[in-house]
This record gives sequence, C-alpha cells and structure tokens, in this order.
Amino acid sequence: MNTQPIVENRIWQPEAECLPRPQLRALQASRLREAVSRCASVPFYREHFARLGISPDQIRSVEDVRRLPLTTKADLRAHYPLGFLAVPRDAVARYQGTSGTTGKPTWVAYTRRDVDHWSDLCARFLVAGGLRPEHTVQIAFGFGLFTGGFGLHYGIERVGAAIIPLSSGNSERQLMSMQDMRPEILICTPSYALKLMDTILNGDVPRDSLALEHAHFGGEPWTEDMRERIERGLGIRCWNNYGLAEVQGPGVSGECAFRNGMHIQEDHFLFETIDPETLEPLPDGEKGELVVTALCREAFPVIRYRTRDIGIIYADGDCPCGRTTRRMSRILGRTDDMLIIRGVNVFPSQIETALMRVEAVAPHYMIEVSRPKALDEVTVHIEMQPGLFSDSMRELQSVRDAIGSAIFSVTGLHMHINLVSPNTLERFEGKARRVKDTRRLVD
Ligand code: DLL
Repeated sequence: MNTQPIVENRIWQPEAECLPRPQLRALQASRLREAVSRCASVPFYREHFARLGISPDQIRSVEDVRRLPLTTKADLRAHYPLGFLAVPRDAVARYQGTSGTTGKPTWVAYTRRDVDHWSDLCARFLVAGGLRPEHTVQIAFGFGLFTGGFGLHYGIERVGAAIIPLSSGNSERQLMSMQDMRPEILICTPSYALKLMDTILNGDVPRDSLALEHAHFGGEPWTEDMRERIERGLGIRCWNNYGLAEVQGPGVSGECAFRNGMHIQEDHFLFETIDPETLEPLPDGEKGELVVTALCREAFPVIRYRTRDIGIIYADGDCPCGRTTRRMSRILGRTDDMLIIRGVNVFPSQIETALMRVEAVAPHYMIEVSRPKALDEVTVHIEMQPGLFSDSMRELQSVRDAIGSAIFSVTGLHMHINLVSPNTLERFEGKARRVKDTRRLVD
C-alpha cells in the first residue's frame, strides 16, 4: 500500500467518510430499512416484497439485503418511463437519463434532497483528488440527460471553486479555454483526454501554455497503464471516479490521495459482489458483478441494482487517508462487454493493458471481432506513436511481435495486429466505442 499521499490529504465530510465501521454498518442498516419502506410505493418492489413476505421491520442488519430482490436494467425498461418513481411528480426536482440501445433513455428522478446529496457526494471525491476552492475547473462532460455534466458541476459548486461549463465536444474551444482561462482541473472521459492530448503533444497547443494540474476521469473503463500514459503525456495527475445514472450518476465512489482503489460512499450506497451466472454473493476480495442499493434516494430508490460492471471490493482494511469506507477496484469490464473468443473470456480492458505496455504504440486502438469461417478472429488496430512510425519492415514486425506476445501473455489468445499511422483511428468526445463485433451480423 502507498504510504505517501499524492496530494494533501483532505476530507470533505469527515463525519460521514470516517465514521467508525460499527457505526457505519448500523447507519447502513437503518437506512436500508428506510429504503425498503420508501420502495413500498413502487409496484415492482411492493409485489416482490409481498411475494417474499418482507416488511421494513424485518430489516435489522446489512446482511438482510440478501433477502431483497435484485433489480435489472430490464426491470427498469419494463416499467418505462417512470414505474420506479417513489414520490409524487410534484416532488421531483430533476430528471436525468442514460442513453439506451433501444433509442429511449432510462429515466431517473431526483428530489431536491437527492440533488443536495448528489452535490456532496461529488464534492467528496473531487476534494479527495485535489480540488480546492481557489481552483478553476473545466467541465467537458455533456450537460444534458447524461449525469456527468450536472453531477460534477454540483460538486465543484459545493466546494466553491470556479466552473467553466464548456460541455462536451469542440476540441478547439476546449483547448482555447484551457489556454486562455487557465483551469487547473479538467473533467472528462479518459478517451476525450486522449483526443485533447493529441493536439497538445503535436505542439499545436504547447503544454507550457496550460495551467493544468489534475484531471478527474469517469464514465467509462480505463486502465492503470492508460493512466500512466496520460499522466506522463500531460504532466498531470489523473483521478478515477465511478457512478451510474440508475443509482445517482457520478459520486458513487472515487479515489483518495493514496490512490489505492475508489472509496465507496458507503453511507449512501450498499455494495455487494455477486457471481453474474449463479447470482450467489461473493466475499470481499473476489471479482464479480457489482450490485448497488441506493440507501438514501427518495425519488428513485433502487434496491440491489445489477450494474453489469465487474470489479472487486477490497478486503484489506484501513486506508491511510483516514476514511473508513471500503474501496473498490477499477471497473475491469462489463458483463455485456465481455468478448468470448474461441471459448475464452476476454475483456477489452485486458487488451488495453497489454497494448499500453508496448512503448512504440499510441493509446489509440480498435478491436475488431469477426468470424470469417468457423473460428472467431480478432484484429487489433493500433496506432504507432508519432515519430516512431517506421518504413522498415523489420522494425514494424518487431513492434507487431511485441504487441502479439503482450496480448498473448494477458489473454492467452493470438490476435492479428494491424499497425496504422498516427491520427488515423476514430477519436471520442464522450464514451469511447472501441470494439466492433461483426459476428452477430454473420450468425
Ligand atoms: O457514466 C456516470 C458518471 C459520469 C460517472 C461521469 C463518472 C463520471 P451512465 O451513463 O449511467 O453514468 O453509465 C454508467 O459507465 O455502469 C460503468 O460501466 C461506466 N463507468 C462509469 N464510471 C466509470 C469508471 C455515468 N470510472 C456506466 N470506470 C457504469 C469504468 C465507468 N467504468
């Protein structure tokens, strides 16, 4: 475990974040009981509770959560648009959403108090990751139904720092603002930071014309090796924060100054890990699907929501930062992003980890999966670092070999490697889409 904090170790709400664990568990149990009570006004839960014979007074400990039903994305869809709303419409202060494959969003709702909590929970991870009232912060997340823009905005506002709400896209304007307004902090997806980094590294916007010190990334998976690349490329600290619209949006967990996992805001969210196949609970320390119960949400109180995100809740105890909350790993993949290649399970993040270990490649890649004949084939398209792209067949072959063996050592699979010139693959402004799987079309 790191013993030195990366920035000064400050805590936004020590009374909540550093609560002794027995008190925290007791608080979670009483909030769970309240959440079950609130859910009684949602027909989906009322029916399940009746079937299972559950009433709020039977919830006495955190472990009782296992008696409650799981909630899935399909359940939310089946009750589109607002079947999970637990308050009258006139008590709703905000609707947000998450874009769906069906073209219709999943709508989520907040009361005034929910928005108030959301602001503090975002302030918590921002302060843990270096935000101070004297800072200026540029938000390059969309302000719209996506929870990223507003959630971060509220957190920064609560801390008292200055906000540049630039929203997503328009890289020229982002960079102009970064030069002229000199924000010390940037908020976006890691893949958007990569896009901005292109322009900075090629010298069009010199690094020393920027005041940037930190970036807070969330909204999509990224790897430790990618962090290393961006930190080195931009000379900044990059912080990871996690959340999902169905349980709030950003502010569910985030890193502290010791960066040894993301502290879960356990006074608001009860986390479990389950085996996604058998649905059996897993002990801390084991990799599985994260399941989240929102303990305080009034308008949209989901219980045991199956996130489809794969991660680990760490079993090791105290963090030197003083917070008593359990920490979670990065998201290692999503159950619905997992590729099954010739019977082997592979997450795109494993391929990213392998790629980022080869110095000659740039952090831009695309994974193409096809089944031209009977067998699955994977081609990884990857850009070379500008300046390292070579005309020499021998050099190219040695880079290709290095990538192939890095991928093999992480995944146990052989993949085709297609090296492409710098600046040829797609760049992303929001969440990246780096996998193209054409097998389903062929089937
Ligand atoms: O992406 C909320 C958010 C916005 C979090 C901005 C952090 C910063 P959704 O659009 O509902 O909400 O997407 C949620 O994004 O289930 C994960 O699969 C993924 N995700 C979010 N944060 C991370 C992260 C927002 N730090 C889905 N690492 C989640 C990996 C993440 N995946």
